[in-house]
Amino acid sequence: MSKIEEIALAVQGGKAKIIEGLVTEALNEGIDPIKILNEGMISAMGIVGEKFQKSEIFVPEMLVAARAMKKGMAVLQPKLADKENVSLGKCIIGTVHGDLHDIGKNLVALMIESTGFEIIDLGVDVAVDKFIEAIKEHPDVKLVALSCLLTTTMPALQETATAIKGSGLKGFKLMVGGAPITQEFADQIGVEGYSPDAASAAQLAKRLCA
Ligand code: B1M
Repeated sequence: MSKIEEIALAVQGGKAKIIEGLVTEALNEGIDPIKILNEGMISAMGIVGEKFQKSEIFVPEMLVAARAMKKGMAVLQPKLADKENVSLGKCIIGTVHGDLHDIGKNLVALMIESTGFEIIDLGVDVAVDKFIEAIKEHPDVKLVALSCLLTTTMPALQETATAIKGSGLKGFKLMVGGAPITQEFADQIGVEGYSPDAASAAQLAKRLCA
């Protein structure tokens, strides 16, 4: 079995104790960190999601898989982050209210940070007011990024975007993303940017704020 397959199985099985060692071994073997992330960890979470949909596993299993993924990501993080120290400004990021998913958001934050933004991470289940307060606290913010993983929290995303747009606060761009979000939805709610994954989110962030 390849190291990538071992990592994928460890994530699927929620083997948080061994994942750090496996990722370290993979890095030492010279495997590209992006490959470890995409083929080892993100694809494993896809399988976890499919099994959940088929009721082959339940929320606790999803949770332990998520914990294992986070542990693995912590090892990968320094390898993914670009060491260039150019500041493109501040980016406020959070998962919208009602939504507790943060792995994708964390990955997007990491990739945006790696292009040179300073990240202000508000976490998950972020109330509309909390986004607005954070923007007021950081009037020099260049980008506000909203993550949403559930079809049931898409209205919360729309509500948050509309409130931010309607607040009269200016000087920043608004971008959205997450599994159920599409370019069409982003256009419909009137935000400046949408991207489907973490790598393109970082490119978009840079483009929007250039
Ligand atoms: Co949840 N969950 N979950 N879950 N969960 C999904 C999302 C689901 C698709 C599983 C399924 O049914 N197949 C499903 C949603 C269905 C839907 O809405 N259509 C689902 C459900 C139903 C639920 C609950 C309702 C289950 C329940 O309680 N009955 C519940 C809801 C809780 C809540 O939020 N209120 C729930 C709970 C959980 C856990 C807490 C157990 C756990 C989350 C732990 C955590 O995040 N700390 C969890 C997990 C782990 C998943 C799956 C398996 C994996 C999510 C993940 O981390 N993926 C997920 C199935 C799946 O995604 N295949 C599922 C890996 C991550 C790297 O990808 O998050 O998509 P992703 O992020 C990507 C892109 O979306 C994008 O870039 C990222 C990286 O490339 N992206 C952005 C994300 N944010 C972006 C922002 C951007 C741009 C791009 O710009 C700002």
